[in-house]
Amino acid sequence: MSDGPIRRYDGPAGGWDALRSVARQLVREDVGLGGARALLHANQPDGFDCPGCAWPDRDHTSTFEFCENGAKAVAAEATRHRAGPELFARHSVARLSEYSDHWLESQGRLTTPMRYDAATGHYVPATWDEAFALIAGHLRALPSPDQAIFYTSGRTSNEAAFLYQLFVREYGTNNFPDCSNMCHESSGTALKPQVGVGKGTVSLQDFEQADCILVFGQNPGTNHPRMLGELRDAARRGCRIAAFNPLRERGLERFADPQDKLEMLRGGSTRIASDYFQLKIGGDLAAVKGMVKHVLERDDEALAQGRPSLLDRAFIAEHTTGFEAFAADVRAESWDTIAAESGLDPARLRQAGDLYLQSERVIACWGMGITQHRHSVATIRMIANLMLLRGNLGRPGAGLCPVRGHSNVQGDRTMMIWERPPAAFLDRLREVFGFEPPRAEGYDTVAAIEAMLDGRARVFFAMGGNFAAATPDTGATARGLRTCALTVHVATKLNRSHLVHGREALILPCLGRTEIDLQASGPQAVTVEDSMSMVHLSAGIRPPASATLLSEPAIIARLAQATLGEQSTVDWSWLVEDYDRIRDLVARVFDDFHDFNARVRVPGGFRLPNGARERRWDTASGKAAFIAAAVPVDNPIHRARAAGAALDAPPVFLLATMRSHDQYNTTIYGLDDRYRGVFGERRVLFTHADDIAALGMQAGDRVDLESLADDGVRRQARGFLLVAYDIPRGCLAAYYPETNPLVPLSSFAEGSRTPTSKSVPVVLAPHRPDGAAARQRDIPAAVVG
Ligand SMILES: Nc1nc2c(c(=O)[nH]1)N[C@H]1C(S)=C(S)[C@@H](COP(=O)(O)OP(=O)(O)OC[C@H]3O[C@@H](n4cnc5c(=O)[nH]c(N)nc54)[C@H](O)[C@@H]3O)O[C@H]1N2
Ligand SMILES: Nc1nc2c(c(=O)[nH]1)N[C@H]1C(S)=C(S)[C@@H](COP(=O)(O)OP(=O)(O)OC[C@H]3O[C@@H](n4cnc5c(=O)[nH]c(N)nc54)[C@H](O)[C@@H]3O)O[C@H]1N2
Ligand SMILES: [Mo]
Repeated sequence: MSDGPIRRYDGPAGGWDALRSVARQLVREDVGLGGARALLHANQPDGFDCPGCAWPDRDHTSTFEFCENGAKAVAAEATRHRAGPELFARHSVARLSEYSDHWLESQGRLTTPMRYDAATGHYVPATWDEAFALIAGHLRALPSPDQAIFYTSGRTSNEAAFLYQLFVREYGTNNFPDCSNMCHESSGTALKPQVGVGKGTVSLQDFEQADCILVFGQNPGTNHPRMLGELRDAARRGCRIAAFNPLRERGLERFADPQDKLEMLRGGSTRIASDYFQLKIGGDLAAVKGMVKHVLERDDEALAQGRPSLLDRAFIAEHTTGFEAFAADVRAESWDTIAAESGLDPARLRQAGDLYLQSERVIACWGMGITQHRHSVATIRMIANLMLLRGNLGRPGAGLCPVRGHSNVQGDRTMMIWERPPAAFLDRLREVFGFEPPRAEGYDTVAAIEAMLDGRARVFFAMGGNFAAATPDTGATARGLRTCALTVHVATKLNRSHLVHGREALILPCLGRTEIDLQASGPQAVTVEDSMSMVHLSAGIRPPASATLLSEPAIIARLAQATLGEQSTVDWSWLVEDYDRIRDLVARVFDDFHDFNARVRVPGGFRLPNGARERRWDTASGKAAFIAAAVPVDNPIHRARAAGAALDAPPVFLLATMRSHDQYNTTIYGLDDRYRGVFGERRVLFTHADDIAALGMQAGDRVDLESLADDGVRRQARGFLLVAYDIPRGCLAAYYPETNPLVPLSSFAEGSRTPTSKSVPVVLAPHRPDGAAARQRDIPAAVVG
């Protein structure tokens, strides 16, 4: 096809198209010269941390590192467009709700605190004092602090996160749902009891030494473009890179590095993945267990023939528990089940197992394709089991690499934005601050929505993010938010969540990462932690988008003063005069942050200790654990298919919801998904050509989707364009957040409670434009489409 939204894309990832795409975006956002110059300060020693992703920077970086999607994230903040009071005077909330998410964000930076006025249905300007008084009034009036919810998105700095959790705990609740609950919660839940740390164990130097990198369920070409540079260098020196992904992703296949002048001039590119395993959605647990099974079988052969073991027996004996029981469980799993559930035949899985066996230093990376399933925790543990077999943990060139999303999502958790804080931490808070912190577990994201729905929660406060669009079950979330007495959003830009509001509502505009944060003692820097536990400084360099903006720490301090008043044991205004004072407190609460101010000023910052990296295991047994898991054969998809087969009903597909190239989570930069060949359209459904034919339809037809959930609730998303794609049969993929109305609130990962956004059972029907839209009146118009 040459016309229309679907065109074949034959270029590599990166390359000239990446540069062109950024140039267009800089014009669209009208960043001006100042904004363009800001790009040069991203991830520089004297600049700000890129607000894009959490992939780390090369040490002592001194040259500008180009990243297409980092540049777009900076441009989004540096835009000269403004969503000021005039916008809200012109449009009522009802009117604004009719616009797309793309349009809302493209109105530009928020400039003034805005309060919802029920009499006119408009947001009207408010002073900061009025805003804090309104929130404090609500919070103080609640019968219990547990009726308030405090959400966090992952851009919040360590300083802001520390103050935020301090205020909320002094106020009296642990209700801290965060974006992590929907993201890498499964990784932390899986790894903490298994290897003693809930985060990754590798550094960039390990990427230089690995001879095999496994990439599970992650699309670095789009979501972590700077990681492609590492993969490219690795590929060039002969490291084998194996991708496990149901979709053929261009960024995993070929990359032209815009940093590389020769490659760019010659129009060349580098092959990334040496091996591509196109497994079924949700098939990773089975696939990795198959690899383990092969490794054990080969080891048995070696031993039988009197050759040395292929396993690192010394490591297993000294550093691990549970090997025998684990091995017995793997031996008992049938190849038939493994093949059926992974969608790969045993011969392919044996190749993957051989690749692992042939490599001395292996890194395993994973992203959302692994963490957002019912059995995600078990899958991640199986990946770690595989690595333990040959001691691929805690030595150079080897280890675990959950690739984190938001630029400070890992730091926010380190600062204890967490609904389940450990007792030792709470004891320390009491010791340092002299108040009694709440001990009861708080709400995570799913629990927060449930609490709003049934009236247990009355106030919803969000530090960034886009709760209404990012969470599962869009209709249910909207109903929940609308039952609140007050909803408050600290934000840089207008988004859907501001329009799906409580009886009273506020939008509080804050400084972005790229902007100068001036406090009483002068300009301030904040700190962030990247995906590899490096903590470093970030200082904005641009004048604020509006003189009225406050920094996130200042907003929290003033809210705390308004709410807690004289009762507080913390001197809030003194703290925000100089963020060094906040960091001194962080150092007193967290031992790993000793001498914080001094150490973070060393260029490049410092690395937080990581026991597993040094083969010290902070687990119950003091060792790393092999943990067995059965390949699941009774997930919602199995049940939905079995029920459908009995009724001779239409086929049930498994849908993964994911990111296009032109979005940052719920922020839509543009309507193209270049590498997947989609242009000017977001309501697309990637489907195997034979499945389209079997449905009696054609590529280009529009379909409606209905998800099948155990709770029996009907959830629909309508008007998606069928696109023939290289994806296994029975599997579908489409973009988030358009598909979030389909993700059931009641379906989440065992153990981590992460919504199962990557495995939604759905059926398709030809699109009916008139359709039952009335049934979905709770879902904002723009999401229904
Ligand atoms: N430009 C840009 N950068 C971003 C973001 C963004 O939206 N835009 N978001 C940030 C955030 S918060 C995060 S968490 C990360 C997300 O980064 P990723 O983890 O890459 O996120 P997704 O695009 O949701 O999905 C990743 C991949 O999972 C695959 N997949 C789907 N189901 C399965 C499965 O069952 N098994 C396997 N093996 N693969 C599967 C999809 O085909 C896709 O390639 O990126 C961060 N960086
Ligand atoms: N179906 C489905 N759902 C998903 C996912 C999926 O793959 N599929 N992925 C999940 C994942 S991994 C994540 S992390 C979540 C993301 O969930 P969120 O973190 O809640 O969503 P974002 O879209 O990143 O939030 C964007 C908003 O943040 C605000 N913002 C930007 N910068 C700043 C800042 O510096 N300060 C403040 N205060 N606000 C700022 C802007 O107003 C912007 O509109 O979504 C999850 N939801
Ligand atoms: Mo994320």
